[in-house]
Amino acid sequence: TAVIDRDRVAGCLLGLALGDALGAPYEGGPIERLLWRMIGRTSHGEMRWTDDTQMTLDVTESLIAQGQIDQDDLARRFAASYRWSRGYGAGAARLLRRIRRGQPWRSANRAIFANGSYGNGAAMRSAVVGFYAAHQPTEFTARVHQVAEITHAHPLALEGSLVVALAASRVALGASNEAILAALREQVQLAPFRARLEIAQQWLERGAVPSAPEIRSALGNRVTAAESCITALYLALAYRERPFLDMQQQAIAVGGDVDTIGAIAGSLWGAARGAAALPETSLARLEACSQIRAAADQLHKLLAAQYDSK
Ligand code: R7I
Ligand code: MG
Ligand code: MG
Ligand code: MG
Repeated sequence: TAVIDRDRVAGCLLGLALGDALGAPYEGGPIERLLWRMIGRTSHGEMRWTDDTQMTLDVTESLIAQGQIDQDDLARRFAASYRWSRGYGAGAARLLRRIRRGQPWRSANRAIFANGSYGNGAAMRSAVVGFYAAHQPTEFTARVHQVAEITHAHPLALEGSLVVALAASRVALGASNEAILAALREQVQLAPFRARLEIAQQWLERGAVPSAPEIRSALGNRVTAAESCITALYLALAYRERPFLDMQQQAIAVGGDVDTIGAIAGSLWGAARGAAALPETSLARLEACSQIRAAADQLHKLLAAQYDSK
């Protein structure tokens, strides 16, 4: 193995932000869409991204500042970054406000959902954790779960975060789709994920991409981890050698939680192909593009230093 390329780290973060920003106008019902038409652009006319990108930046910046996973620092950053206008999940919004008021994350996250949230809000920020833990095979799952459990302690949410982190780490190191699926089959335990993984594998072996309604009904398009993570994984692997915007168009057609499915698929596509392969005209209209690039470069430096010291 080697250290993950700088361009692939940037591709992952920028692909995520682009999938998020391009998908956000299509998320939710008529009221949410109308709202996003009003607040979905910056004062410079750029496309705004949502909680998916914000939390990924929070994780990235925490790793850079601490040089390791520090759960209390992560919780503080998640809470400090919370804005209603970023479209957080309803439970996540309540949880982050509790943490901001000073409640410890370990108790706050059980006060909202007794077993922890099974939303996809941990999976959507897990690709960068996969990069961080890429060369720690025995601790990989524990590391990924540490970042996820702060807000998403439910086993289904933890499993979704593992799917995304593992796929991101493998695809960024150039693994084939077959090798990525084999790694996932080995690590992924829970039935709702295993069943969908099997369908995705059959579709990838067959080659042709099914219609959006077929993808939606077989793999899911909702805000739960179990009904979105394999959908995003499938799109990223199916469109790996095709244009980013073709994948994004299919994510929009699948519908439902488009920003998050687009974000996860975008992060995996970007990790596979690198930032240079992302559509330039879209990147030029993306909120805080240079801040994201800078964070990616610093994360890459951390990964390189970590790799050299091994
Ligand atoms: O998972 P989370 O951060 O939401 C992420 C989604 C993404 O689409 C983002 O783009 C953003 O739009 O929201 O937020 P949570 O509130 O933790 O979970 C999402 C939703 O899943 C919750 O609001 C609930 O509707 C549902 N949910 C649960 N319902 C019942 N019991 C999650 N966990 C439970 C549960 O235990
Ligand atoms: Mg979002
Ligand atoms: Mg939402
Ligand atoms: Mg979403």
